[in-house]
Amino acid sequence: MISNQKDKQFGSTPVLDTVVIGAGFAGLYQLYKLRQLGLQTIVFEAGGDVGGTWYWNRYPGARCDVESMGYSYSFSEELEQEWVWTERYASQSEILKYARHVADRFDLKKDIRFNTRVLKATFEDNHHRWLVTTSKNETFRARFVIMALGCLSTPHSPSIPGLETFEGNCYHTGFWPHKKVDFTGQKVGVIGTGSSATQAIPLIAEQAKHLTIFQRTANFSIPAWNKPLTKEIQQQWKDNYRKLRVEAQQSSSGVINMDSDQNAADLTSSQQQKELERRWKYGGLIMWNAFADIMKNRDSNDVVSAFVHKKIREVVKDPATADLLCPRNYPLGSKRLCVDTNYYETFNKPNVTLADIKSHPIKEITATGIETSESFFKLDSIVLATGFDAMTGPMLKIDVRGSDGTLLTERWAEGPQTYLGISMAKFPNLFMITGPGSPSVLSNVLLAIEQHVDWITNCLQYMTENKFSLIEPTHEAEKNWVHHVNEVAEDTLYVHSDSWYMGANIPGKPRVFMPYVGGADKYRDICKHVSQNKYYGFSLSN
Ligand code: NA7
Repeated sequence: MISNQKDKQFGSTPVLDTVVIGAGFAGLYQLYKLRQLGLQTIVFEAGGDVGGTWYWNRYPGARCDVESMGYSYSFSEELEQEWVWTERYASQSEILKYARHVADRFDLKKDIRFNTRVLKATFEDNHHRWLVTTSKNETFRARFVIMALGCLSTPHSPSIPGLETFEGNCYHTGFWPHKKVDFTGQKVGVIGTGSSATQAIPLIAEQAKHLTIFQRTANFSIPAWNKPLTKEIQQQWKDNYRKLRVEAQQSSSGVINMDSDQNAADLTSSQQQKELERRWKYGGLIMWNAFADIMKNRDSNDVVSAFVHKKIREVVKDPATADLLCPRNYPLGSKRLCVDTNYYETFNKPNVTLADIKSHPIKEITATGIETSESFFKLDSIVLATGFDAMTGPMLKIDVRGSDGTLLTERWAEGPQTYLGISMAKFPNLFMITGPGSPSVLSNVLLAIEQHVDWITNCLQYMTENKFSLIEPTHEAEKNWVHHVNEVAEDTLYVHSDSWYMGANIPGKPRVFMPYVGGADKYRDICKHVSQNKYYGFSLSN
């Protein structure tokens, strides 16, 4: 709803209280909360519908790697009770259906402008307003801008020579067509072996005449053991939701039953194997927390890596292929752990080939296929499962200018600088939901979103009640937070791999560990401490 009241100084530009950018799970919940505060808000969304990540990532097999009963909003008990998840891990289409249900149930769509990308946001020092320009060539003024952009929403296509000359079909997993893609009878090549690829490969292999997987770095993948959710399991969750949500909030990952309080060295070798076997049988990301010190102690991590190598060799029949699929040279979990259904099994199929592009790199893509230093692979379709410009990419895609004309691109030239991953010095009244410097992708993102939205909403309420019109963190608070984020990361094994967490997947991107690895539970307490102490580290003014 646009304010009818046009302040003279603002001419014909519509004036809002708040602009929210993005209508994924973050933007939807933020809109819901801003309405409760009575703030006039418009949400701009580049896609044609709500859902964010789950709107764009429609590739075969796209599925959440957090269990569906926990990967859901907790803010409405009615919503919790009425919604029915059908599988242990929800598919993309079911999660999108859920996002649409939420938008309809809370009548959110009337304040969302779809197919509209925000191109520019400039803070006007004289007006204390943000001037927001969209792809539809419209401008809006708002007191607050809230970035609900998602952490993995800027797909990355590698610059492989000749890619644009390929005459077959080329798809990116993060930007998948809306109409069904049929690979029947085709020779298909998948570039990449991250989470998206490990989910897509088994299903593409079922259709394609031949599938070649171009692997640069092997990834650790754990079976999901996905299955239909029984009524009994759903009811157990629904009867105990309040308690389970609190447990999730008090865990380091935002997921119940993941954390371990035992270091690998506390156990004998057979106890370690028993615990790993238990986690393997349970399936999914639980392997990431197999031991309390798994991300701090390389010996502990090596025990888990060796266990997964053994599992890969048990499944994959050809020893040379199994060997290639065993990740080496980086700690398990320092690149996002994959969760799959039949990934390793797929390499036993006669129509599937693994091409090692670490040893024999891709030289070029021609009109008819991919040429490596060793062979030529004739292809009808190429699937780029090559990931995203994570965390900072979505922010930097917008031309953001703070007070005194400060350019975000310049402020973040050496890596993201934020206070709590929520805000930045020189960018007054601008908030980020799950921004760099917050646990975000290292935790259950839905819980992380709710925590940030609640925090931001409480902050806006505090400002209203105390008649503050401007908020921004001090340089010192920001500097200390960035230092702390780096300090806790340096103390872990996360920094020992070329991961997208480190920005290493994007040529030229600064190598900085972007998410906060200190634990979602501890982070929650820090944020609470800040708000309870009159927004410690922020400068508030009117
Ligand atoms: P990821 O995890 O970033 O995986 C991308 C994959 O693409 C990875 O295997 C990369 O190999 C590979 N890649 C990237 N660029 C190239 C080039 N130029 N040549 C060959 N191979 C390349 O992205 P996903 O979409 O799978 O997953 C992203 C997140 O979404 C995931 O972590 C979940 O949280 C959900 P590399 O490892 O760089 O050698």
